[in-house]
Amino acid sequence: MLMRRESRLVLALDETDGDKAMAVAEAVADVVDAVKINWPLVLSEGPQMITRLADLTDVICDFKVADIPNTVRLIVENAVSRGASAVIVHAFTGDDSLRAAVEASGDAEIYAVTEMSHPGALCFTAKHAEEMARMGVECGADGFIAPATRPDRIRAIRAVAGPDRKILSPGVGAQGGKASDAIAAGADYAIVGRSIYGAEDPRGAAQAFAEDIRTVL
Ligand code: OMP
Repeated sequence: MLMRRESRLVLALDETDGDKAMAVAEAVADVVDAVKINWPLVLSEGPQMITRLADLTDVICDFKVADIPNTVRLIVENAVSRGASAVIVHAFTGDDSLRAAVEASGDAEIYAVTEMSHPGALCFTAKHAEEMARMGVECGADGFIAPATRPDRIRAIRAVAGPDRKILSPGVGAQGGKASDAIAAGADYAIVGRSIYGAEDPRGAAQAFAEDIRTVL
């Protein structure tokens, strides 16, 4: 099942209060193409948040799964059965774990992390990002996570991934990246968290990011 492809904006909903999280999601549901949730919200409000949010929009479960194939399969199956449209897994665990994720995903999509967006990513993931993307293509991953904080690295991952895989790019706003730069460098979607859910007017903030992205589409 393919995610919507209109604003090219994904909300990272790391708000830990369930009521506030739902209010933000409802306020921006028609502005963003999907909502991404991570451990902060799931640990504080439970995995039923996946299903509640999936009633509103496509939900990407950013569990950055990094484990042996059997555990990867169990996590991906569980997330998809609760309504996830996509699951984010780490690529560094290798081809068997990534294949297990792809096989367990059914109609949902699997995005593999190549190079992370924070400075510490330069210690390890950045050095192997192209290799991981190449492996991801071979294993049938639907796309990759590449850093908006370093648009030149999005270009490098796009060169390996080819035109058919999608690239989701976090690191916009609070981490210093610019949504339009990420899209211009080859990302399909920009992921924005704190600068939307932490804003006084989340809907207005999301609209401003969508407007910035429109300038390069
Ligand atoms: P903000 O920095 O608040 O916009 O949030 C960014 C979101 O993207 C968070 O949910 C991060 O966990 C996630 N993320 C990164 O920031 N960097 C990465 O390299 C990968 C991810 C991710 O996989 O989504």
